[in-house]
Amino acid sequence: MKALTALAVAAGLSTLAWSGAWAADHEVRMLNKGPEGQPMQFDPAFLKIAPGDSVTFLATDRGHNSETILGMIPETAETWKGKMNEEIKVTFDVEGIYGIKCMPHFGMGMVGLIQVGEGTANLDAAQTAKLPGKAKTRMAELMAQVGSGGAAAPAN
Ligand SMILES: [Cu+2]
Repeated sequence: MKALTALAVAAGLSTLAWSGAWAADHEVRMLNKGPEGQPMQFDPAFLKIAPGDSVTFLATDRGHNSETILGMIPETAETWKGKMNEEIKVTFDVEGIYGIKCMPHFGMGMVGLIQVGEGTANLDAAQTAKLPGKAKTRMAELMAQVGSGGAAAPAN
């Protein structure tokens, strides 16, 4: 029985390794105050993940949501729009750059950036997106981390 199980696992490895079976789930907290005291933050605000990975946006503090920013995701990727206080899990299959905002705090700079794989094909397009107020400066800081490796996200 034991040998049979091991065999089944080995067979599973070869077929599933490329289909996202080992994909990681990352967590981003939605906070009223970030780790460095900044108001209204996604934490972490920049993530580099692998294609097939998912990110769960945690409603740690109330009054936030997670949604894509118009013009800031790869062309073939799907948008999402979480409800207020909703814990939402998003799976990223398309490589590229994803800009994220919290709708009520967009102008206060509550934005995030996720880089999926090494794909930066939509980076230039994403950089031309018009952002309000503090979102603009905050996003520029996050964009600067693209390609530099950024802060590696601990997988769960
Ligand atoms: Cu918010």
